[in-house]
Amino acid sequence: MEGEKAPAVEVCKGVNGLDKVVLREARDCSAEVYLYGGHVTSWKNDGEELLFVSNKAIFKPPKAIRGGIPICFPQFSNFGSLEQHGFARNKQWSIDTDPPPFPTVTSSRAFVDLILKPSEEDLKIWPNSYEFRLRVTLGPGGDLMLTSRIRNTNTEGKTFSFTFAYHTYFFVSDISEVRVEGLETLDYLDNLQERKRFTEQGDAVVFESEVDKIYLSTPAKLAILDHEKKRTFVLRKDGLPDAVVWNPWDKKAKAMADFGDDEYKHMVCVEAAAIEKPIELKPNEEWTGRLELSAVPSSYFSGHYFSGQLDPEKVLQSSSI
Ligand code: TA6
Repeated sequence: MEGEKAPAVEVCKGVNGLDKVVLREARDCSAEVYLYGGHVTSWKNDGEELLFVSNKAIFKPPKAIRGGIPICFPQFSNFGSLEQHGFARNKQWSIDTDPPPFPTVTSSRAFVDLILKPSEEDLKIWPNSYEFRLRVTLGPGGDLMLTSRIRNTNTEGKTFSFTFAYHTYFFVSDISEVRVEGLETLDYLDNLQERKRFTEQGDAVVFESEVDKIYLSTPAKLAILDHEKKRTFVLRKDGLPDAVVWNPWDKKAKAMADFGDDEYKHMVCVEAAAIEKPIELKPNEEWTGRLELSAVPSSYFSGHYFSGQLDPEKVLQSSSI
């Protein structure tokens, strides 16, 4: 089919024959999401991969895929009695052929709606009925949007609460030259110090050793600067007040079977999350959590390095979430 345009949305087989959906847009932009875990594993602009997936990732249930954007629901980390990061990333999702009307009209053609509902088995582990609808959209300019809509469908009037994160692994050239901006002066819980509460003193988050921090009540817009690539990831979020920053560094990297010893140099997790204040849903209530990622050229003030300050024009030009 020489010259025929590839479809904007294609369902096909991925690693180990797992079902995945490929989204395509102009300028060689694409995204991939596996039905296993509702898990985005690729996001490309101009054919260049922007997410990190470990070369040792195990694409085999029930192990979560190491990298991309794992969905942590109904529990972030061990903030509760369920398995680490809950079970949504370990479940088989379906394509939602009849989604309810979407709150915001999208001009994109490249999107897919997935749905996860509990099985009888699942209800034994977490006795709550819910409908979790995930829309993954690749915008015409290559932006990636994830919208989660979680509805409490309990019939006997039971309220439930959950914590949540889009556990996003960004690909970076060299972790020692990465800065995360937007978290300065905020309080965080340090996972490496019994989750004690501290206040960020730096004018950006930089990486010289393992970092595992849960920043609280963070801005709707964060920036991850990759100095070598002169590229900034702009992360916009809505309904997700917290943000987790994680790099395992060398020791933890070696301890993870599905992660290369040196791979910590080329990834950073910045995770839009709702952790400090769990989301509570009464029957028939619905929560929406949105994440929008874009990759923009970094730019620096005048001729000298102004501690990686973003050119406000460049970042503010793009629409707000
Ligand atoms: O988000 C950071 C974190 O909670 C770290 O503590 C580390 O456990 C990471 O998630 C990865 O967790 P996983 O269960 O995917 O190995």
